[in-house]
Amino acid sequence: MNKISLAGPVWLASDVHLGQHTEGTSEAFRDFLKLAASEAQALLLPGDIFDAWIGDDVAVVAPPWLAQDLMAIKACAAKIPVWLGRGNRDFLMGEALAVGLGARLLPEEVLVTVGPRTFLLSHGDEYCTDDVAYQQFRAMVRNPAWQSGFLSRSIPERLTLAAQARGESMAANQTKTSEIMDVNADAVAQAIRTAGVSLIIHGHTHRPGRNVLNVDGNVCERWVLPDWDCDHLEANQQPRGGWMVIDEEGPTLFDLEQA
Ligand code: LP5
Ligand code: MN
Repeated sequence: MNKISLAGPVWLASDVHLGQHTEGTSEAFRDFLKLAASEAQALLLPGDIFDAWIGDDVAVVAPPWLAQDLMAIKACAAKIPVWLGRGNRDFLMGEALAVGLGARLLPEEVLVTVGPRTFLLSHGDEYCTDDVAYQQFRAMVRNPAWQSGFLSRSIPERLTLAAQARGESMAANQTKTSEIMDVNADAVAQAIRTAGVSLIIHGHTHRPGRNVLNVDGNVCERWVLPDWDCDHLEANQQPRGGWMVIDEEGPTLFDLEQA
């Protein structure tokens, strides 16, 4: 398995879901990047920073909303190492984007060592094995032949397909139970076993927090990163988002309001 060794503190954030109509989230994320650049030794972004990434060529002449987010990531990457992971919405991010930003791409699953601790890091969607329809969709869009077919379409065509896929996904999610959309305990246990770790960190499920589990008699921890949304809120919802800091003491989650 791929390995990265970093000096702490390391900051992590995922599921920011930046898009054309996320001005509030984008502003909060840009503030976060400035803070990370001054306080972290490295930044790991394991997936779904973008609401939908249709190919690295969109960054060549980026629309203004995207240009400002890309510039903010690039400014952060000029100060500290930034690692970009691919999620289920931005799995088409490629080497060209990473190079343009001065960042590096994270492998799908990676062992990260920070000080005395090694953990398994991924986006997390691969552990949602009860969601059979999603795993079928995932297998299709991760297929290199499908990807080159998709990338050969024009940008407007790709934008239309991505919007259609987001619409269908949101409709499909209304029909699924919350258990189906969470990680499968056996899939997590197997990932922990294979990696030989007792700590796993991922995003995707939008259920931030620390979960304790027992794998083959060993006490393990699964930490989930929060999703962000400062724009599309119901009347009783507060803007949300946050990140994780890993230092000598281990992982700690922070809310946006602590920025
Ligand atoms: O993303 P979210 O949180 O809504 O739900 C995810 C799973 N859904 C997805 C689909 C993405 O949101 C789609 C956006 C991808 C943008 C990339 C752009 C380039 C690709 C364009 C593709 C044509 O990941 C959802 C999970 C949920 O997490 C929780 O784990 O349940 O899974 C699904 O919704 C899968 C559905 O059940 C079945 C597939 C619906 C999409 C169908 C695509 C049709 C494409 C039309 C054009 C060919
Ligand atoms: Mn996701």
